[in-house]
Amino acid sequence: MSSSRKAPVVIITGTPGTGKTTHADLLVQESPIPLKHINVGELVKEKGLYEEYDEDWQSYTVDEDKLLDELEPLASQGGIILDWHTCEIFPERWADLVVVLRCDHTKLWDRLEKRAYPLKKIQENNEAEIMEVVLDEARSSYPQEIVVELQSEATEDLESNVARIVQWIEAWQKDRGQP
Ligand code: DAT
Repeated sequence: MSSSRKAPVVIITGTPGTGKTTHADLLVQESPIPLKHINVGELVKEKGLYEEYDEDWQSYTVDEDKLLDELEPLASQGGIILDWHTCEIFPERWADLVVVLRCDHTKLWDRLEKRAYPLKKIQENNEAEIMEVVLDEARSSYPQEIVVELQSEATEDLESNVARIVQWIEAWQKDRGQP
């Protein structure tokens, strides 16, 4: 399906707080092909694509079937950035590039504390980052050559990561004979 798309699907994933939304926002500005940023967590809330809200964990239990139905037409068309803390539910055929953002766990802890997450949620996410949960998930769900692990600790990382994704998009265009 990827070959029929005129614009790519870029998945930006990583533990909460690693910088997905910050990267997606900058990528929208810098991309040579117009890209729509889909913050999947926000979409789930806006469109009610969940089964329940867990007060204790302050998180939604997503209705995966509803979410996939909502995203399918957008993914088929391409030109989107899927920004979410997990990626394995997205079918392999959707993905052109999967970026996994990584962050030192002490820095991540500070970022999550600023969000006023419950302590157990900070701990769980911190542990997931140390255990490379999202990276493992991406590597086991998509071909190795489309999965890229990038550090996201400082502003220089953000800029160089987005520049790298822009180069990848330019190469993607060239491969398809687009100007
Ligand atoms: P996510 O969407 O993964 O939950 P975010 O983009 O909201 O993360 O970023 C969380 C906070 O960390 C936010 O205050 C911006 C900051 N941040 C993220 N990546 C950064 C980077 N590479 N350099 C500096 N600050 C960063």
